Amino acid sequence: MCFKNYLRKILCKPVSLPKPNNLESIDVSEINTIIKAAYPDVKLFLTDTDYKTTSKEELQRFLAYDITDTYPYVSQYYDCDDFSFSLMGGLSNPEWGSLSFGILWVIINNTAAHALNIFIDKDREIWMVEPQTDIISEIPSTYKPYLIMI
Ligand SMILES: [Ca+2]
Repeated sequence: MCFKNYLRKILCKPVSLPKPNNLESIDVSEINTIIKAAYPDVKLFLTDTDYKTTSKEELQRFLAYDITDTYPYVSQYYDCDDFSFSLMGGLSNPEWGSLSFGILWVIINNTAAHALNIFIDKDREIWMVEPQTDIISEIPSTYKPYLIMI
């Protein structure tokens, strides 16, 4: 291999984050049960029969790597839905795509709609992930989830 091709291979190699540690299996029926227990009226779209889960700390490692939170907010054209799609897209790679992670739509205080991300960790806790700030937190009682896609 000539030096030029070697450089091209090294420089063009996709940079990926090592896969999550401490992966555990979680199947679709368990995810359905966890979410419906917390939010019986939510519209839930689960796309696989089997998922993996890990710790909140491992997700934080991914969030530190992902750059979605650095993008500028632009009303309508790059707003909350686009941030949530970007983070979901970033995580949808062969190393991290198995996680029980998805898109969460909520109504805040019965007025404003908002899009974020959702994660079920290995302790079966539901977390919301704000893709504009990378903050992982519990879903506040003022947030009423109405659509979840994992
Ligand atoms: Ca938008």
